[in-house]
Amino acid sequence: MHSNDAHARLPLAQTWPAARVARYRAAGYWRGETLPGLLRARAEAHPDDLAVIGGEVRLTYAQLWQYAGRIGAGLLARGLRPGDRVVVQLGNTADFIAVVFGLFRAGLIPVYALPAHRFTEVSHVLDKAQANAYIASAQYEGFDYRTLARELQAARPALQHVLISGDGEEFTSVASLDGDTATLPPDPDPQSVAFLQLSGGSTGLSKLIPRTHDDYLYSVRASNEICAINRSTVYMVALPAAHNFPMSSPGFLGALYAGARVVLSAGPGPDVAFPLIAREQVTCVGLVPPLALLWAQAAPTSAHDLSSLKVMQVGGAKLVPEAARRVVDGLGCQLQQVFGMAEGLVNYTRLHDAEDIVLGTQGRPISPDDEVLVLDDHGHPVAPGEVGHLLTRGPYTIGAYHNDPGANARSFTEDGFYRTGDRVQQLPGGYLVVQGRAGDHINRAGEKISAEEIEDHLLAHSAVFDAAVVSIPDPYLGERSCAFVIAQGEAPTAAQLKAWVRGRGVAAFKVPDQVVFVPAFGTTAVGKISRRELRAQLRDHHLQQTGEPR
Ligand code: OOB
Repeated sequence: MHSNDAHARLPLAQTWPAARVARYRAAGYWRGETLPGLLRARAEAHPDDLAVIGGEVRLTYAQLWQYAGRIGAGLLARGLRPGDRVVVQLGNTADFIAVVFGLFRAGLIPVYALPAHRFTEVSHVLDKAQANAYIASAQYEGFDYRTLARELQAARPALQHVLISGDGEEFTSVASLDGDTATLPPDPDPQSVAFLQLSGGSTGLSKLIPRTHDDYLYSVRASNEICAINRSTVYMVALPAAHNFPMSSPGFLGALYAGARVVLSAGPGPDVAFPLIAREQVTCVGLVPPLALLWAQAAPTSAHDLSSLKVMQVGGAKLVPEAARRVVDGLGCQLQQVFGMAEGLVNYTRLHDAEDIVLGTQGRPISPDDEVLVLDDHGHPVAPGEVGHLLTRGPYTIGAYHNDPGANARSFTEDGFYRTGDRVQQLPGGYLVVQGRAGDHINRAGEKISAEEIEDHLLAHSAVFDAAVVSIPDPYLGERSCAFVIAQGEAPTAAQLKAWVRGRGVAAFKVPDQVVFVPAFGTTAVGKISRRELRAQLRDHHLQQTGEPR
């Protein structure tokens, strides 16, 4: 009954062995900084500097610190206890940043859901994190999260607290939270888990990534140096703020770390972002490739002055060299490629790198202590420059997911390397070129979709005998999803199956872009083949038939 009781809750633990902890501290990577500590220091040093701009809201560092304190103390006054996990599903508004710092100040643990997530994903995350609270926007991008909150509360008795940014209706609004900041706990242990980030997930639903103050702030501080972030930077969050990329590479945390300004864009398209760039003199932004291309296309004829923009970062999915060239030409600013993962490792091209590196690679790791292995299918290192599986460990890459022994056995080696699932080529100097993925997921414009998860939703339909979901190269999205379906009984239409998946309460980006009905699978296969091989066969056969490029 007391599944949310502190005693029954699985402890959150940092996932590095003692010897490496000692090494990372001795090397000065882990410095004992904490997220609340960093904001306090900036608020003391530059109280009147603007910190966050979101819509009409403009908060100075002092105001952000105070507002976060009210939120944190208000949550404790409502009965939350330090260590409680709080699922946060907020749009790109000033409240996103105030709420997460409010949680940090109160010793509460944010668990980041994406605004696109729906009942299935949010309830999974609530369960997996053993969260007892949910904080969401009232409405964002046309969706009403209060309705979702009601559904979650009805289905999840452990969900005791719902708070809403904006008009809360029957729920408490974030703005109304208040409490005595003297009740806030002291700053947390720098090596404790600060929040849970979600994995892109190649098998089934998202896994939870426990990141500590020390490890995350190392990656942020080092990113700032690589990306030349300083107090005069104006950093725009255009992708969902809950993504690791706009959060910490260098992201809004990098900007706050530097005492700079964060501008949150309510949408990633040129229509919303361009006027904001001109108004706020934005200097740096991170985008996924399709958006970067859209911006590059729109910029030359835009009425808005984009000349303040110095660095355009592109990551989350592969930017091919021709596209990289179009981004540079269209925007006339510096391009930086970013190849990262919420589990840790982030690679950047450096601002002074030669053009062929910037256009043709996905950068090199942040840290001299990021260990990178490129292995063949048998686990042996490939010859230099050959393509292989990327494995990594280091001072800001986790050694295990939270509460997930099955995934941990698959995703980490015994000596603590994370199997990224990416296939890469390593060039001299450590630069990586991403050549694809070994895993069964679709990288749809930077949004990661698990084939298995969508197959499970399709199989739940009575007219689906079997289903296999694969990625198809797409000129705009990079990859799109295609579901091969063997129907039974009264055959459904493609539109009906898409509506069915949508109706299962999942993010819209997971609905198959394409549904292809086939009479059978694996006609060439003898005996039993793996799902992975089956998906590869279906994909290759389909591409051959349609004559599409691979
Ligand atoms: C970022 O993080 P996630 O966790 O959403 O996704 C990680 C995966 C990588 O394993 C890789 O498959 C893919 O996304 N990816 C890229 C890429 N950046 C990420 N594939 C090719 N080229 C790139 N530049 O996506 C993320 C986290 C921090 C910074 C940037 C991206």
